Amino acid sequence: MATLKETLFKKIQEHRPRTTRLVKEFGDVKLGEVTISQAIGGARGVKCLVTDISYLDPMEGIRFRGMTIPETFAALPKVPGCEYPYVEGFWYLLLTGEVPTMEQTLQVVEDFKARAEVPRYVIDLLRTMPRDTHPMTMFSSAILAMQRESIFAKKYAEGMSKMDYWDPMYEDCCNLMAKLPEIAAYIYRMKYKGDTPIASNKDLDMGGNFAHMMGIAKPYDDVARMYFILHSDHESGNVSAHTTHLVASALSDAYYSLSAGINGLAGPLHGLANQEVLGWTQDFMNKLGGKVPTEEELKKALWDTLNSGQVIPGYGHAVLRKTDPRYTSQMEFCQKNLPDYPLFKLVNMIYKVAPGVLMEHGKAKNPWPNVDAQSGVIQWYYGLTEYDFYTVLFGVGRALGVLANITWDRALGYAIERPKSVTTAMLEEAAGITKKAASN
Ligand code: CMX
Repeated sequence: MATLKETLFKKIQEHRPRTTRLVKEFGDVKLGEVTISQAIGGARGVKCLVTDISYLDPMEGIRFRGMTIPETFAALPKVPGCEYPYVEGFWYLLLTGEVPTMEQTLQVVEDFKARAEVPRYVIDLLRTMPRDTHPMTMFSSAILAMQRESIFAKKYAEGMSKMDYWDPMYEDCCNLMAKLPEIAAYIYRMKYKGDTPIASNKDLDMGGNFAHMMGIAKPYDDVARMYFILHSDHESGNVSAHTTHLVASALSDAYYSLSAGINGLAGPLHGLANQEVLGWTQDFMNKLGGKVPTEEELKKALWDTLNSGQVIPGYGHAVLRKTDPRYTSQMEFCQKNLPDYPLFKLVNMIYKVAPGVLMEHGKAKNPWPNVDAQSGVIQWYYGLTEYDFYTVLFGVGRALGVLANITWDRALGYAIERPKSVTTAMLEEAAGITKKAASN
């Protein structure tokens, strides 16, 4: 049976001529034009990134390698006795575009186990950080600290053909991916659970082992599998994916690149929104003295947030124009596993009220919930109430997507990123507000 790496290499060889042909024969074909509002407004909608790992349709939501979320969950081999698939099988899918067999999946499970040991100096580094350091800072620092392990950096320094870049990049990405769950769980147990780390159990798959190291009983293993897969990839333009890709485009290795991407994920408009949602909900509940709110009370709280100039966390999206299917997928999990949980009921009530409030407010282009609106409820239900840790969970999942992407970036020889900037005066000139200055 071919290994994942062999299968990936075959795919890379098949794909390379497609990219080469596009650039050589069709390089001048236009994909669109850039307007002033796009230049000022975060390049929204500008088509200048290429990825085949996932695609985000504004109305349908994400597809991983062409598959919707339900199709992905149904197609991948499941862990025996569990409802969700192996994360390792999903990694195989993201990298190759092929649904792996159980045998191929288990090969990745074993491969990751062999790569999973976290170097002692990473633990030492984490332990030197003040305990009130945000867990995302710890997570990002741990990843960056391991840069000395980079095989890509070593091989590059020795001298290597561009055609071979993907190989050490793949090795770095697998090494990193295999270690991230243990790093995350270590941070959690050190920071929030009285410094009581739980040793990894080599008999378990990634999701099972993560739940074990977190010290949370079943079915949290399935929660972890679901969570990592749902948060993995959202095409290439979001801040964490784009940052990882951008840094990697300078031939920085996977450690530098992922650490940078994780820093982007830590922004409140991006991944940190999952922490903000729970913070907002808890503040609101506290103000009500813990009683179940009425829709009117909820509406008022949402307006208070908007009127104070803040955003409603967990709502809105730069691309999506409907309820995020990642939200729906988690809602279905809740309906099945915790239908009567008060926090779930409150989140459902927010779902009923917030879109109307946002529409009346009239600013957000998308008044519907995104992935972050629902995710904290599930974590809270299973005892993970330290909500400033939630973005780390997002980060472990997001690594699957961005690391698969930068492996392919290297395989296809994508160029160093260098968009062009203009000055405000040039924009005013283009707009016809001012005349072009006469050249002397
Ligand atoms: N609450 C209040 N105002 C909102 C809003 C929300 N949830 N979503 C958008 N808006 C506002 C924007 O702040 C913007 O206001 P200004 O014109 O004053 O700048 C206006 O509506 C237009 O924004 P938009 O085009 O609809 O949205 P953007 O593409 O600029 O931003 C996002 C997208 C996600 C940053 C924004 O919707 C937001 O801030 N949401 C809340 C934070 C959140 O949930 N982020 C997580 C997203 C998913 C993820 O990456 O994890």
